[in-house]
Amino acid sequence: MKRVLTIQDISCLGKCSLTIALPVISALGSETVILPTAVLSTHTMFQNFTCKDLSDQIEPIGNHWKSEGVTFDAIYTGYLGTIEQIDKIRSLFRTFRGENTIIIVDPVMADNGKLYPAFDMDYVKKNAELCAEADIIVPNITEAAFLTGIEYREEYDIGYIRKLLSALSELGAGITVLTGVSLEKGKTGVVGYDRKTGEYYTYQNRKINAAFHGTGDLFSSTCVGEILRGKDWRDAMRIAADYTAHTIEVTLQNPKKPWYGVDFEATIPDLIRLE
Ligand code: PXL
Repeated sequence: MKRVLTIQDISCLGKCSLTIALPVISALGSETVILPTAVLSTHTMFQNFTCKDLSDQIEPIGNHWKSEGVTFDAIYTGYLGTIEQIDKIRSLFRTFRGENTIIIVDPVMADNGKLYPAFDMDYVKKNAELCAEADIIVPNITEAAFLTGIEYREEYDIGYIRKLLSALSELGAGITVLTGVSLEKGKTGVVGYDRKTGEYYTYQNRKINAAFHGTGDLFSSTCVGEILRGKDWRDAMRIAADYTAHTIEVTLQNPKKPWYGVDFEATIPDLIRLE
């Protein structure tokens, strides 16, 4: 069985980060080792959330694993807390990156043109350094604009997307995938770029007019699970886009849906069957 380490916060209530990564990647058949970077009462879209930073645990936990001889087939990072944490995580990469370990960084920090409440431009710079060490990065357009210094646009064409991809790939990752890219009215999806081959990959599916929190984490976790299952990165992105869209549709049908996240629990059986 493949083993992945995922490093992100635990938002106790909120259906995002580790509370999505752990069930989704496990359901896709990989052992999912977690390293919580902080414990929050909820995600940061709630008011008055509590947050206990766990940065001081990263090193001792890593040292223990090292003494146990643990290895990982992949390391996947999502929402992180602080600049200092990113340095500690880069050092973990160095310790646990084996010849075949795939590093996937989702530089979670912004959406809809704005940084999340906890972050500033110093954090953005540091996140760019983390992206430089990844094999695959999966930013949304807002994160891409912050990471590259290119202006954020709500209306764009493929030229703008390619400009973002080109600047992003200069950060250093082998494969760069931009999420939430809408190239046609009524459609949304991903555009990826493989730096080694110069090849682009575009996948568009239906756009549902609803925004839910945690869908980026659902997308990334599905990609990670599918890649570990042996899927090519392009197939992994396509399946993740389809699964995310399907989950949003199912959530919309629930009259008692919570405002803070999607009903991915209802769609996990469908995920396992997606090809
Ligand atoms: O879904 C991304 C995410 C993860 N973790 C926390 C968040 C967010 C987005 O706001 O607040 C704590």
